[in-house]
Amino acid sequence: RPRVLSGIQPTSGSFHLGNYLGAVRQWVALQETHDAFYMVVDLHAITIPQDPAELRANTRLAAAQLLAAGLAPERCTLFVQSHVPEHAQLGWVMNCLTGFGEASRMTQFKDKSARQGADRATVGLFTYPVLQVADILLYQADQVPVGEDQRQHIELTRDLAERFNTRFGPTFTLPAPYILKETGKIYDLQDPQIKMSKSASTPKGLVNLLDEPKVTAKKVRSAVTDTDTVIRFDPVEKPGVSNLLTIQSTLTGTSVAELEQRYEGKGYGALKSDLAEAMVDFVTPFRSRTQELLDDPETLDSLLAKGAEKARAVAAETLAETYDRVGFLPAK
Ligand code: AQP
Repeated sequence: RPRVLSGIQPTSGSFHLGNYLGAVRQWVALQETHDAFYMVVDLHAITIPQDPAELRANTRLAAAQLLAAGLAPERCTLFVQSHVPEHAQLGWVMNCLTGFGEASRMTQFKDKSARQGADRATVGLFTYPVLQVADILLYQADQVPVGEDQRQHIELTRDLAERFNTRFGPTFTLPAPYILKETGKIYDLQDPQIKMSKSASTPKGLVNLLDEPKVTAKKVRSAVTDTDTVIRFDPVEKPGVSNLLTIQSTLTGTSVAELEQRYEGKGYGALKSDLAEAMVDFVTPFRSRTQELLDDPETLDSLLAKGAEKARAVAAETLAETYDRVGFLPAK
C-alpha cells in the first residue's frame, strides 16, 4: 500500500470548513486504500503565541474532531507530533540543508509574518516549512493530502529530499502532493477572492464546524454572491456562487452539473437555503460525536499513545539512517 502522511494544527479550537473539505475529508477516504499516518501538529502550533492550557485542550479537541470526521484508529495511525521526538530531530538536519533565501521565498511565511508584523514573527514561524519537510520525510510518504495552500511546502520537501539523496545517498522517498482540484481551496463566504482561513477571514466568512448549527446556517444564508441571478459554476465571473456550489456538491455527493440544472430559473435564496440545511445535517452529528469523544479523555489519550508508538517505530528507523548518512557518531 502506498503511504500517506498529513497533519493539522491544534490552534483554532474548531476545524473550519476549508480544513475539512480541503484536507480531512480526503484523509478519511485514503485510510481505506493507503498506509495512512495523520497527526495533530502541536510543534507547528507554537510558532505563534499559545496559551499552554489552551494548547493542551485544543490538541485533544483536534484529535476528537479527526475521529468524529471518520478516522478510525484501526485503519490509520493517529498521533500527536510532540509525542514523536524524531520530528524535531530530523527538522534540525533539514534546517541545515535549507538555503536562507529558499526559506525566505515561502509565501505562507511572507503572508503570516506580514500579518503579525515582521518584528513579532519568530524564527520558528520562518522554519515551519522545514519542520514540515521533516514530518513528511520521516515516514517516507508517497503522497501528502493537503489543501492548495500547502503546494509550495510539498515542493520544498521534494527539493530537500532530492538534495539529501544526492549528497548522502538514497534515503528519502520523494512525496507528491495529493490536492483535489474541486476542494483544494475553499473560499471565504464574505470575500470569495480569498481562502477561508482562521487568521485572515472575518467571523462571518469563516464556517467553524463546532459553531452552533444555527450560526452556521445564518452564515451560509448571508454569503456574498453577485448581482446577477443565474446559478452557474464560473469561478472567475461568479466566485461566491461557485464556492457555494462546490461546498454543496461535496457535502451532498451531487455533481455541480446536476446542481446547475436543479437551480435553473431559481434564485440564490434556494441554493443558500439548501446548503444551509446540508451544513446543519453535517455539523449536528459531527458536534455531538466530538463531544462524546472529549467526554472520555482517558480513552482518547491512550489511543493517541498507541498511535505515537506505531509512528515512532517508523520515524526512529528513518532518523537512525539519516544520522548515519550525515556522519554522526553512533551513541554506544
Ligand atoms: N480554505 C481552505 N481550503 C482548502 N484547504 C484548506 N486548508 C486550510 N484552509 C483551507 C487545509 O487544511 C489543512 C490543515 O491546515 P492547518 O493545519 O494550516 O490549519 P489551519 O491553521 O487551521 O488552517 P488555516 O485556516 O489556513 O490557517 P491560517 O489562517 O493560519 O493559514 C491543510 O492541509 C490546509 O491546506
